[in-house]
Amino acid sequence: MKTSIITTIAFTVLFSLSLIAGDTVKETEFKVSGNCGMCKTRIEKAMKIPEVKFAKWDKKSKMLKIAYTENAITADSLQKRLASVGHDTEKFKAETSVYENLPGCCLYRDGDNTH
Ligand SMILES: [Cu+2]
Repeated sequence: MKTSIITTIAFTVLFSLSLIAGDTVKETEFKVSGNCGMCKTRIEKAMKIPEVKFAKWDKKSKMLKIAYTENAITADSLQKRLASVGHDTEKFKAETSVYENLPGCCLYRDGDNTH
């Protein structure tokens, strides 16, 4: 009886380890609105979570290149996360109250403010 419990535990541990090792990293890119270097820092900082292996935002193209652990997080929740710090994405819009609190140079919705 005792051995079978130990065997079960051992198998469970091995199974969990193989799941961790088998994490598939998915690469994608999507548009994130923003203007300046501060936006870049804010966007990339919001992506500094264990599930994200790589994140790089391009100021000119507004595209965020990202590599994330597919079975740990979804691209949608990453977009939601960016909207929550004030940056509109393809699927989610930032709350006006959050957006309005961004520094003036970051207010990308104002068409005159692109540099
Ligand atoms: Cu900015």
